[in-house]
Amino acid sequence: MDAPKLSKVEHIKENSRYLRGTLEEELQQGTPAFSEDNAVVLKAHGMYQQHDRDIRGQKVHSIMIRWRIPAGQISAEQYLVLDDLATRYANNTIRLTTRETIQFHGLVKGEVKSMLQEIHKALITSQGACGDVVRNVTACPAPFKSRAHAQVTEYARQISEHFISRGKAYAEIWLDGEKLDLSEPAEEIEPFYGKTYLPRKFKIALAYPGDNCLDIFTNDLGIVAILEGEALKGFNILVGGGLGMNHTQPETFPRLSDPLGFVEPEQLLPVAEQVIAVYRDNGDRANRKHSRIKYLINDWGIDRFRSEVEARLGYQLAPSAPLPPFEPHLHLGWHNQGDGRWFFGLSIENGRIQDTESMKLKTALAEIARKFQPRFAITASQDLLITNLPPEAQIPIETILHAHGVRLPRELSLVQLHSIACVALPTCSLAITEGERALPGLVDQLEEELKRLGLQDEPITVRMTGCPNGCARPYVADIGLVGRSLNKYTIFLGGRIDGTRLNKFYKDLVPFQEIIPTLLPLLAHFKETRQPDETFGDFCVRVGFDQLQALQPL
Ligand code: SRM
Ligand code: SF4
Repeated sequence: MDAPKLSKVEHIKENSRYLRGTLEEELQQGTPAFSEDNAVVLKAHGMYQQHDRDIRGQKVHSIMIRWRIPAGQISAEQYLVLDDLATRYANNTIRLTTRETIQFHGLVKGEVKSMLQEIHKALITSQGACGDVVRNVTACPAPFKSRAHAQVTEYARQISEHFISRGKAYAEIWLDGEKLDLSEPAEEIEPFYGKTYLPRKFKIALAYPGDNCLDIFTNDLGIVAILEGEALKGFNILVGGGLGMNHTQPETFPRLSDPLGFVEPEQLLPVAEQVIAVYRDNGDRANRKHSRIKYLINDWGIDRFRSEVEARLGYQLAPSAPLPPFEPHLHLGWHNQGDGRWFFGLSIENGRIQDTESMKLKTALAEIARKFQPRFAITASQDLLITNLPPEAQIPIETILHAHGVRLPRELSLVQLHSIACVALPTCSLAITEGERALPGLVDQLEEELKRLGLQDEPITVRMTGCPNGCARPYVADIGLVGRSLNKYTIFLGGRIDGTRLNKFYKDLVPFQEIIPTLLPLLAHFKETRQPDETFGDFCVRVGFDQLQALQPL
């Protein structure tokens, strides 16, 4: 049988001279946009070419850039550089993402290079933040000072470093680095990835036992620390999670990962490498909708995948170790780090750090960075931890935030703290509906209704995305709202707040203004008939979707 035809992106990668394309030439031409093929290559450099979708009739191009920030950790100096560059080069906002990084929107093509040169001095890169490579590696961002916690963060950094592309295109194009001799064989230039990199993006997360702040099961490769007392004994490895799907293609679906086995700390990198190599060599390179590792594992079954990894390793993996149950931590509010210092988790609405008329969040955070020289950590819920603070910083920090109109987590409702929306319109080219611009209004209404029903102390997760790709991880939320067509959403119900269960399709094509009226009878029934300690997601699963449908007025 003939091999299936490779996707267009495979040809672009293969001919890109290890991710150079003709980016350099196009930078020198003063055009406002990169060509289509170069826009594909650009992703591996952490950038997307976008246009403002609020402007009708003409395409005003801009660049979105995503930084690579392993485990979401940055220093005060780095934060201040980001703050300054966001003002000078981007749209004056800093956007925290669901993978513990930062995005800038609205950059002009001709200014990207000088910005990258400035940020390079602060040791921040966008290399490999997007594209068909191992992306930003996430880890529990809370700075609890146990040795094991520090080791987990360090592994995230090492894994991120290990899988960064070696081809030097980023340095050459953006930092005027030395030109590499591209006639060398692929194994010299790009020893792990080769000329065509991975079939698709690859996401890795490292969790701390019992703490699922990362939604570990939604990652291509999940790594969960196993402790013996305080000591790190090894890791459970999970493979094959991923959320992207398409409303009209049933062969695409969200999936939680399967357990692969247990590894000791020194086995971690070699095992991660072989997992990714099996995917690199066997993932679907013809149909990009079927390219993620979750489909390979779904098609093969976990046993065949494990055997393939073990054959390459030359030994068998130990069975997974027992794990304590996961809990849904947000790490908000004040916490003792355990070393005499404190951290403060600040809830940031949909991760957007900006100054508005009523709230000067960007100014407040810059002031805190300058005054207290803390460290910062970005969470997978788009929130910001201000860490390494002396105990006496508590009152002054709260005073600065209040003075700038910023509300503290204890002043916000639980539903607001647990809500996440993706960027969506106006920048995301794939958005069908609104995401972060629409969710706050909806959460305000829901907050009122929950209060009326006496459910304000329920931690209900609501996650909204402007399309089914799942960037705010809507498919593990109690309530997932997924853009379906103009101003209409699909409602998914029944995820678990600890991230261990996918929700299910409930109702299609619900107009935005009908979302709350659709949810209300279900919430009222939950209030009346719930069992002790039952979450809204658990209730939906127990009661069953037929009965939930019957609650809707005819
Ligand atoms: Fe995502 C594509 C934003 C986390 C699944 N995602 C995009 C793009 C780049 C749109 C595009 O391809 O043109 C979005 C840019 C919007 C913009 O204007 O900024 C975008 N994704 C985001 C962010 C910023 C959402 C947010 O509001 O925080 C997150 C950035 C993460 C990061 O820092 O690296 C983001 N994306 C996710 C997640 C959640 C996660 O990883 O924990 C998912 C679901 C998990 C997964 O990967 O399966 C996710 N994004 C996708 C997909 C679907 C992939 C698939 O397998 O089908 C796409 C579309 C694609 O790749 O073709 C996508
Ligand atoms: Fe864009 Fe869809 Fe991701 Fe939202 S979920 S950021 S609309 S790709």
